[in-house]
Amino acid sequence: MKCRVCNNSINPFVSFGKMPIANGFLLEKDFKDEYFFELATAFCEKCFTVQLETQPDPKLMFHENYAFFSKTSKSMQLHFQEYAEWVLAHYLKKDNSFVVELGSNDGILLENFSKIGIKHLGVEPSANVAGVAIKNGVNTEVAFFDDEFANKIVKKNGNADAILAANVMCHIPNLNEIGKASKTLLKEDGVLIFEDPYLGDMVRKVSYDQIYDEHVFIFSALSVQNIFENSGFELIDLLPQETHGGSMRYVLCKKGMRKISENVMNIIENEKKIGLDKKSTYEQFRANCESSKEKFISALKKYKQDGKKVVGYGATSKSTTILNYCKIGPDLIDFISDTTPIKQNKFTPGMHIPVKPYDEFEKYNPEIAVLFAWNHRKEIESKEKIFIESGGKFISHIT
Ligand code: JHZ
Ligand code: ZN
Repeated sequence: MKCRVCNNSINPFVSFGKMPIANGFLLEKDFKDEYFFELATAFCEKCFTVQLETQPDPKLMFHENYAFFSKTSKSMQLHFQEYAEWVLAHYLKKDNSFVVELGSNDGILLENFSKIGIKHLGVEPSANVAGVAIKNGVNTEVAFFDDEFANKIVKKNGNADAILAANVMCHIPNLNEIGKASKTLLKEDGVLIFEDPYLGDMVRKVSYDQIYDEHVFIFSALSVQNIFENSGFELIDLLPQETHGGSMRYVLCKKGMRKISENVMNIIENEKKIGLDKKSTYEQFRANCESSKEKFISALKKYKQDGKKVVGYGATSKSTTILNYCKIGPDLIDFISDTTPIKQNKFTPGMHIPVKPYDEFEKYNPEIAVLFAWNHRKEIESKEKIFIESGGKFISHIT
């Protein structure tokens, strides 16, 4: 295969086997037509990107029945409020700025700008989540972002001061197009700011569940620098984030337009130290995934043998990788509870574990809850004091 960024020849370093669409929660009648592809990840030794070998057609993943609504987490709402305030304080003028967000979902970030009257536009391909944003007064267009669309925005609204994204950039296969479109859309001193799950955290925690169809890339500073250099951008700041199990916020601008923070050099130095630029790191990661899988399966089997009531907590996209890679089905996990209505009373992709509303978790009195939403551990543990105090245990594949 060829690297999506630099066209170098690359080979997968790990395969998780046949995978369904991560957010493709489905009804029993649709089991027979379920779509599967091979989930394998490769590393490019030239531009240091970690990327999927094949990604399903985006239209299979992002559509009018998209199952992930950003506002399902309270702590994420707070995070996005802080993200907006930080952008405003550092890069915008309150009375005369234009902000565009790529993949704005239900408006969780942009509503913070719309509330205080800042000119904004969300570009979101999934019509159902976009509908929620529009209802809340967030200007949103249902579209995939590309250079043609960027030109349309400029014609109608002028150039933007900031393009923002959160947990979106790593979903887009053709980043050279995004670079080109961002160049078209931004003012000369405009900034491109995005955050995504961070490769350094994924390698360290062996959180291989960050790898699924939607995440075509798992970024590092090294790779982001190379990817956007192609379109004339440079990295000017990096800010590690706690969200989604460890993320990084990347700040870029057109080359030479702004001062570069020393965070950039420091974090890139650290990435070299931990070997994010070396193939051997990813070979070790594959071995770590295999032992994580063994350990996780045997823990679940043991609970079952001991007659424990085991459920899952949070039918995350990430859980699709864990369940299908480890081949964990309803024989080991009775059901998964989730607060998202569109996922409830359906089955998980591939392994077909029932997904139930949250109150079923409370009624069932499980002894073990597999925390598939482990990235929201703090929020969930503080909500589930009764479960924990009465002897319930949260487990996860992340140790
Ligand atoms: P959560 C999604 O990943 C998909 P997922 C996407 N590809 C991405 O990159 C990240 O988000 C940002 C439920 N829940 O946030 C709600 C409860 O039931 O880990 C969600 O279905 N009770 C865009 O899906 C799921 O768990 C709760 O108390 O891996 C959490 O999904 C809480 C807090 C959540 O993202
Ligand atoms: Zn490459």
